Amino acid sequence: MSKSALITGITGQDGSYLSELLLAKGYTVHGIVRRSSSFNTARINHIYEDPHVSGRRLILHYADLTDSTGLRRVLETALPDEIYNLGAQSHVKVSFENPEYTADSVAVGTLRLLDCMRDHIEHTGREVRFYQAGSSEMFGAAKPPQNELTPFYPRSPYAVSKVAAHWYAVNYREAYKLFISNGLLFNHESPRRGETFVTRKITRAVGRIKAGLQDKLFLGNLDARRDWGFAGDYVEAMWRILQHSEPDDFIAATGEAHSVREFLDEAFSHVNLDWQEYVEIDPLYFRPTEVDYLLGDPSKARTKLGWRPKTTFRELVQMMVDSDVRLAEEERLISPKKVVAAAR
Ligand code: NAP
Ligand code: F7E
Repeated sequence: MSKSALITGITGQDGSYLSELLLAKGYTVHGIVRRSSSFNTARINHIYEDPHVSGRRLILHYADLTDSTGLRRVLETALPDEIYNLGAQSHVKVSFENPEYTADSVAVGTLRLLDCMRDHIEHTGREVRFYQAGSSEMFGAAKPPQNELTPFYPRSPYAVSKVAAHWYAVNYREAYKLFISNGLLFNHESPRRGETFVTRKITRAVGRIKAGLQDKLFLGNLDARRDWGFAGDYVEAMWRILQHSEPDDFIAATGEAHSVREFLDEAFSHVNLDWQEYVEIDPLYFRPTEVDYLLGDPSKARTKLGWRPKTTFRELVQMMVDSDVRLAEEERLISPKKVVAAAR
């Protein structure tokens, strides 16, 4: 019998790569999609299967992490062997503006899902494994490099909520002897990255500037340093974490950090442009409390899971720029007018 997985956040960047990985491994994949007035499935349209087709292996369910009745119903219908909890209001800056919703979806949402799983296991006797999408943001102001033993020092409502979710997961693992693991993933990016995160905002701008659709790029703090990897490599780490012999917590990172400024250098120079001619600093993008320097130590994942990232920083930036140059060229052909960049 092939395995079945349930993914919250399947319409997000990681959810789409993880779905591809699990489908390729023969899994049946159930995904939770939240209701929206416009389509929010662009990242998974290429693997979407019509509900009228029999034997399909990608099945979508409407539910929301803020609604436990729906979560419970999906769990009872999908009967997953593995749950990947990737759903979240995942934008750090937005979490300062919507702190309560961020806590509800990220912290309490995780608690809701854990509690549904606990009841489900108790009633059915099934074995279910749970992956919790933790974040390097939980380390926040802690001195780099950060490893699994580094104490958390969260610097945003998002990060505080992820810390709460992490400890809910640890507590449910210890209290009810459940297979629950936390991935502590450092920033990972791709051509599917949301357009308001700094890497994609930069590569989108490079494409548009090159196509003559944009003149300026407004950014915040260029000195922040991040350990940036490729999302396609990181979903492999999530899967390996759940295949491990016992539940545990693991960092996934490259072990190399770069500043936003270095990302700009790499991205603009790839198309022979000088970013200093286009970038302006706008305090709108500063955060009330910033995370200056994240650098992960992935030794434990390497030793215990045999996981290591395959994509280098340069390959990642060039992959994103190339993709966004193509996208902007398509945009130019459809609508050759300059686009006014929305405040992000
Ligand atoms: P993302 O692209 O922002 O995707 C987030 C997903 O969560 C989307 O599918 C979104 O649905 C869904 N979602 C939001 N609110 C929800 C709710 N109330 N109920 C159900 N689903 C909801 O994030 P990502 O980059 O793929 O990251 C995946 C997870 O890893 C997130 O938990 C994130 O916090 C965490 N993480 C990310 C990184 C990173 O660098 N990417 C690093 C560490 C941890 P819509 O599509 O409808 O918006
Ligand atoms: O910011 C600086 C900003 O929004 C990176 C999420 O996936 O990774 C992500 O969180 C840095 C920060 O990512 C702009 O101040 C400068 O220092 O791309 P970001 P993030 O905050 O690191 C972690 C691991 C997650 O878990 C989160 O879910 O870039 N920065 N200028 C800017 N950032 C943005 N967004 N926009 C700017 O204009």
